[in-house]
Amino acid sequence: MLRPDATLSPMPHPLLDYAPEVAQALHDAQPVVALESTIISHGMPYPQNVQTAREVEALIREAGAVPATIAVIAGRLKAGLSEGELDIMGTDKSVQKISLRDLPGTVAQARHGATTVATTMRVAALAGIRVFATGGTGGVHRGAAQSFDISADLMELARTPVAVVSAGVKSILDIGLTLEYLETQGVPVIGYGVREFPAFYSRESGFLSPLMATGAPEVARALHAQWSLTLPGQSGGGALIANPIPLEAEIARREIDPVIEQALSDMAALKVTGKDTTPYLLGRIVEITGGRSLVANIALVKNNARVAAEIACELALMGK
Ligand code: PSU
Ligand code: MN
Repeated sequence: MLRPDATLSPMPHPLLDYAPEVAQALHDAQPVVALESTIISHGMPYPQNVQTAREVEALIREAGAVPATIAVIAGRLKAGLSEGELDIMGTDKSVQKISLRDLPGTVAQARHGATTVATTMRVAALAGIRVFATGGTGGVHRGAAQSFDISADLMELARTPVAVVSAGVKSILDIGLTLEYLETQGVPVIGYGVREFPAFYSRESGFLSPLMATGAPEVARALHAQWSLTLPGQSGGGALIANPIPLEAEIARREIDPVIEQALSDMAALKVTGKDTTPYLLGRIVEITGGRSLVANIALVKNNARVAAEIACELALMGK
């Protein structure tokens, strides 16, 4: 069973490679923050994707933690990427978006894969990393009653002990049903400094987070309590830290909602379904907003990275 403290010694795993600084930090019980790679390969266009990934890593270092970007390279799980590996994620068109069901095949066939939130959580947990920063998480898609399209991110939040810092979920999803699903699965959702659950581009969603924390120490205490309450044989599960986009970067709901409606109807006309929906919608929203949504996306990812580093630092202090 995983210990409730923040960092664990790097756990050797036959399929997993650690970047040297990540292995060192875990060995020394120093704070580490995992980052996903789908956001690089399928969430943003080149070159902003690679540039943002590097800037996010730098921000985490400035905040006193070590970044560990997670990906699959030639079938090897990676906790921490070299410069060249990060470039592969940002430019190589053969890199597929891999959710959890795709991970074994990607490993077995020695392919490259960009990890979603669900897959990043799994690899982070295998690597002994407890805190993960992303942009937005997947959720229950609109129309899920017909399509059954519910992101594997939600199931992984239920079963894998990693805290995910995100700017909430976009209203391309059904936010109310996403929160219901998280409640059913027993996943704590903690509003970071705000009570209202954020909607990615906007700080407002019309829904409340069930719990609010005013800062990183409070989040760390909640996580510590959660993981201390784990029964033998269980993992303790994940948590969603809902951190709103900074005010100055926000796109108000009344502005972004019609854009999202437009993107959804364009998607329906093109019959895009399944795992291609989120990348299609993100790209279309960037087009319709003339790049403004990309600026917002970059700002919120950086903000999440900073908060995740602070939480990782607090957890590391508590673990000592
Ligand atoms: N939301 C974003 N950017 C992203 C994603 C979501 O704003 O890049 C990605 C994340 O990797 C997330 C995934 O885990 O999409 C969810 O995809 P799906 O709904 O197919 O599970
Ligand atoms: Mn899906």
